[in-house]
Amino acid sequence: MNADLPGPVLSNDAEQVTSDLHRHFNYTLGRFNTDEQQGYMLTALSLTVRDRLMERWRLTREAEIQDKPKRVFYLSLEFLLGRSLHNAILNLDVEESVRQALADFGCRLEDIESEERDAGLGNGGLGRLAACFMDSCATLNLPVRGYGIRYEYGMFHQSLCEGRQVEQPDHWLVEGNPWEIERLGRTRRIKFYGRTEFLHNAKGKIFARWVDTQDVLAIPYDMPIPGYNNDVVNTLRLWKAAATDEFNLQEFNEGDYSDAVAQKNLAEQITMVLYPNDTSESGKELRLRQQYFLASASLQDVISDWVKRNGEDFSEFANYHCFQLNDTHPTLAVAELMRILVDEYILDWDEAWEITTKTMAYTNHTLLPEALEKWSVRLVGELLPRLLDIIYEINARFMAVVAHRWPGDVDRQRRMSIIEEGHEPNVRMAYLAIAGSFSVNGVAALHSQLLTSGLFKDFYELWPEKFNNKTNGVTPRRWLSHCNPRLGNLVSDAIGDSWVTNFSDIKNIGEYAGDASFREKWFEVKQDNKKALAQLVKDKCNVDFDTSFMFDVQVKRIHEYKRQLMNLLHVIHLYDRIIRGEEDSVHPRCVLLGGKAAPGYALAKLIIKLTSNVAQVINSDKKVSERLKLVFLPNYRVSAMEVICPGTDLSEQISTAGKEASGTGNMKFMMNGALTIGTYDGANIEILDAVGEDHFFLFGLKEEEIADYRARNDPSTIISNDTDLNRVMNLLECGHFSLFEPGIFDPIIHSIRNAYDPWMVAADFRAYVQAQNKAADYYQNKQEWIKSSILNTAASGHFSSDRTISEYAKDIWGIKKR
Ligand code: 7LS
Repeated sequence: MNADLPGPVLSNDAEQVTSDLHRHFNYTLGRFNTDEQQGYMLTALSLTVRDRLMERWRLTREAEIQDKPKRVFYLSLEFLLGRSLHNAILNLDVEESVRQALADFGCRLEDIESEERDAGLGNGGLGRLAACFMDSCATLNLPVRGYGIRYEYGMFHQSLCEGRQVEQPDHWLVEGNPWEIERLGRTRRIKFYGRTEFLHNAKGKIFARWVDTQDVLAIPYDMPIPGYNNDVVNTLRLWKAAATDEFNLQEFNEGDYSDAVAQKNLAEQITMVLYPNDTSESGKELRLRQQYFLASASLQDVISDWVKRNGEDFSEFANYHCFQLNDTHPTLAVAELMRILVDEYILDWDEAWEITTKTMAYTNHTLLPEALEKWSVRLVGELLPRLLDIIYEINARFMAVVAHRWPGDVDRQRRMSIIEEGHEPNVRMAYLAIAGSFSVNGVAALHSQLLTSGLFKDFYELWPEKFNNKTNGVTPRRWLSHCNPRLGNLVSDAIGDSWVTNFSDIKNIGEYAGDASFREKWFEVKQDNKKALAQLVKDKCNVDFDTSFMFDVQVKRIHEYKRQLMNLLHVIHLYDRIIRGEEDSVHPRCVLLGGKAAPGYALAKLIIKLTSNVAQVINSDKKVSERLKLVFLPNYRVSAMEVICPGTDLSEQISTAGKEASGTGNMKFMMNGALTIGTYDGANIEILDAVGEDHFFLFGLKEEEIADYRARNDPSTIISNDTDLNRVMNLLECGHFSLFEPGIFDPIIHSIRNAYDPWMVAADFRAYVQAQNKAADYYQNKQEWIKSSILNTAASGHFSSDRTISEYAKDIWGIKKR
């Protein structure tokens, strides 16, 4: 086989697709009865579509081997892909034929697609960003491969029991996964534990060996990542852990049988479950094992490929490789690359360090101190003794650089050390990442600026040239074409469909904002999408959302800094206005909250419980529910967002300024024509810049005001001086929403009244209510609102991940289209 073979041969015509679907259903799966077999129909259809990716996948790979371009490897502990079927159908442009083929079986595409489970291999924004990036890389025809972990259990399933979050395991692979190909031949061996042994080679040179290790196998599973209509299929390689053969041999020894099986389980544990935290909960050894497992397997994979094709000469390696680290989670890659080069290929330290620092690039995603990773030296030393040696050596040389730049500045050396000294010394992963990388980027303009002026100031002073910004984006294929086909078609009918791959063209839809008949069509699409969202709410919450009400939505992980609580206080305030007889001042509104709380984050879980209780009171009060509804939608995930964002009028992006690195939900809502109510934070700022203040409800303290205000913050005085907030607090404090469980919301009440409340909920409440009132009034003016809606979509051109990835490719990676 070679790349000169003709292009894809499997036809997309309806006849061929129909016959393939029959073949897979009857022969691959052995099914003959279409009734009650939708699950099998899903698999048969997935295989039919997958067939059409296979040749393109091979050709993409072979062209790459031939052309030898510089390649990028995106290392991430999370890839939150969601569903794959529709994405593949869209990108292959085979929807019409698929619909016809399914009609043959009496099936509808929508029904089949909705059977697919989400690949929930991520917590939230960071994981979904990785998935959007993979889509853009394939669409832009860039030689980028993703490396991640094939968790047996993805993000937990959330349900509500008496209004509280209950977590259930997400065994997403039970019915098989047609989107992965196991590649046993590329299995790697990963070392753990053991010790370092120093030896002399024949030339008298000292070298290290990592011995007496307990090894684990890493088996790759490849997922195809199709580009949009361009015959490109890139690869996402996910690693699964397996026990080595030694365990099986041990099993022959009767006496140790149970022990051997236990050991085997220990090995396989590594990729068993995605940790459902998006901050902190540090110190878990299994998490560190996951991180090293990913870093080591991926680097071994890339390097063995290089050695196979180029021998052991690494002089050109850095010209052909770049590793992008998705936050600090895969940062052990820095030390692992050094280990492989120095220990296994006997390069000099300086040569290896030159290669490492020319190939590694690090993206930071958060300023929250509790999210900055640290690992105890003790744990690293026990689990990865050889890596700890290397980290110490990196730090020693780095400290010399710092001492040379700032002679005598001992305090600075202490501040910048990769090893944090103290009772329990720690490895600071972000510092290791910065020292080992040629590029460090934040994910929105404000965030990148705060990195260089705050968190990483010392490093910025040392290496200003490393720092840069890459504002996040989302893929317009999934987040407009796929999730909102009606709007997509309306846009294409007006301005053509070049926006799908050239998203800056979306600006042209702005010219139609002044066209009354176009506005009416836009409105109708929004109403249809609101109907679909209302149906979801009915199915999952048994609450009726009236599509004539404003749909006000906040969906994201539950976090104090994201201030779902402030949203709730506003809802309670509206409720209060209605029950005290001011209902005429409250414009009809349906409020939807959704998101998962980390299982150990008690206050986040309590916010869910409060939402449920407030919803119960509001929705069961006839007078109130004539103008106000509230739901907590359980199990928020990628496929839910695909229904939610097209049907949203008002997008809530209300984090405490300076805390949300970027946000990406904000971009999805904007693309789909929602207006934002938001703080001056993360990418909101750039959204506001793009669309203009007249089409965005800005409120709240700015980041630079907060530091100053913090010292003066006095929530209890704010509350007593604000009648509305006072009444809201009274309702909370008198137990109006916890009649049967008095006192359960005390922790929430205390957090709002806390003078040191880091999230400034009370401080921003008044400005928030004013912005909400403005939004509600504006919504009454249907024509103006629709105009703004169109202008939001039109101004979203900057927030395509194609734009983001083009910047990474040009400024950081130095790669070109294949
Ligand atoms: C994590 C863990 C952790 C985001 O989504 C941190 C952790 C942990 O600290 C600790 C123990 C076990 C598992 N998993 C998963 C993710 C994160 N950190 C972050 C940081 C930022 N997760 N973000 C979000 O990233 C988006 C994309 O850039 C931004 O738009 C968003 O503003 C940011 O919050």
